[in-house]
Amino acid sequence: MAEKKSFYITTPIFYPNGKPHMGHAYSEVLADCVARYHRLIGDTTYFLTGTDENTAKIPRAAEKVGKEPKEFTDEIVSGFKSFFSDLNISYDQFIRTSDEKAHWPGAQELWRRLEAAGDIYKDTYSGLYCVGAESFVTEKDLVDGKCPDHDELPQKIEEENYFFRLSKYTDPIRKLIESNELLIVPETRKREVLLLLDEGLKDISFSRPIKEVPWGIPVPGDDTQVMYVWCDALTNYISALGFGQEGGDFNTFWPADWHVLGKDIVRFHAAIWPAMLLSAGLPLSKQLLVHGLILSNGRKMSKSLGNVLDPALFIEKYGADAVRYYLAREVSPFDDGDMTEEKFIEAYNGNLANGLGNAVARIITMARSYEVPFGEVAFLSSEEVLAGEHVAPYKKAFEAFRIDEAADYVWSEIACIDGYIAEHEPYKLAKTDMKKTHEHLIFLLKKLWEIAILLEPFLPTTALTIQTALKNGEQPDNLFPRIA
Ligand code: ME8
Repeated sequence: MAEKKSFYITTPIFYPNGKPHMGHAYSEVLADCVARYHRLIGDTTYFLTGTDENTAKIPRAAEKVGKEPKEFTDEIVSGFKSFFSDLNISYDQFIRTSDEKAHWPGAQELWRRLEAAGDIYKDTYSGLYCVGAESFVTEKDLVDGKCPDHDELPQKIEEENYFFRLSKYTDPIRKLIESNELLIVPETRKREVLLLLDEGLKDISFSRPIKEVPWGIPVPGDDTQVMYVWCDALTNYISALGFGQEGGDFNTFWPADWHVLGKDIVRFHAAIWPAMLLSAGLPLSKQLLVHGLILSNGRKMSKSLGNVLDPALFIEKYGADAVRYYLAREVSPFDDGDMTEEKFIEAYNGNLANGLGNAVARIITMARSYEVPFGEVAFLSSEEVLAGEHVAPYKKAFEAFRIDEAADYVWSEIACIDGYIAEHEPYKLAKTDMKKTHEHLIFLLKKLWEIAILLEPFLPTTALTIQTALKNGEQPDNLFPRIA
């Protein structure tokens, strides 16, 4: 078995300017499957998620509904938290960048380090800014004068700001990425970042005047300025571990093993973040795992197209494990994935109601009716299951962020069970040879147990229900009733 180690995994921190949607559920489910897998193999795991609150989007969204920003974000954030809990997300910490105790000391300490390295200077920024992207943009980024990703007109601004000497880090970052010391997965995203680096990184405005953005973290030593939201947001990955404060888990968990993120925010994580860490003399994160986007009917989900899927409604109708199943297995992590209710129901009926649900019901029914002594069946420990040689493809898939393929492995084991039953027909054999029938059923119960262990990262509730049923020799309630 691989040596046990510590494993630190993060998701992006989301803008709480609206309620959580399927895209947020996607990042969370992928990261949660990975975190649960690492706990299963015995790693000391830390899983971080949270919200990115020092953004101009907040006062804008709050004003629309006639609320104060603080009241507005508190409500949205509590909605995010209860949604993540309904989805069974096993995060260890939920960080809010508005949290002056948990986050601000780390963000300000990092700023001081960049300054001490000579990488912060004052200059005038004159140009365009897209609040939707929270990004400085140039004319060539625009389509019909608008930011294409956010469909909004950028603001023209001219202001004196602090700048970060990002240009200085183009070559060091390129070397780290080329050598995979900073590994970007998948390869296509790595190539995309290298092309960006070929153009050379430009210094970037790293603060905004407080009179323009009254909602943010004060720049150390100059309270007329607040930090640029991405500078503050990226720091969450270390402030959450207590960087800049006494105590904390920084030394145990930093550098991060995996930052999970969507392809829309790669350049912030592959250029600005490593440059900040290099400037501050901190170890670099090890890997960026970049997933695709969830589409609906082949198009980006958007309210105006009317194809937005509300994940909370899906959980209510079909259960958290079914939603987790779809996102983990039916969507390939590196491509954009389509999700419609029709596809969801098809996958549910085929692989959860049939497939898994059916296999569990059949085996336990037979074992009970032929009085197999459940209490005498020696089930393996998780450690023993994971040490099995044939489980290698499952582990390999997880190590490569192919959550879908790790799940494929489990479903191929379910298919093996069906094949075994068809071949040995224990229900016929029971008429002539009960001893042999018991042997077959004990084999099947053990196989099912193994499947229930391997299912833990994907379907934590179902996995536990099956394990309990096997230990107690009970028939569980119908796990996944067919959807008509
Ligand atoms: O960018 N499909 O926050 P954000 C899949 N605060 N994933 C999606 C998605 C979709 N349709 N839509 C969003 C920000 N996501 C910053 C991040 S990190 C230091 C700061 C997921 O609320 C995906 O992970 O716009 C994407 O990268 C992230 O949400 C963007 O969330």
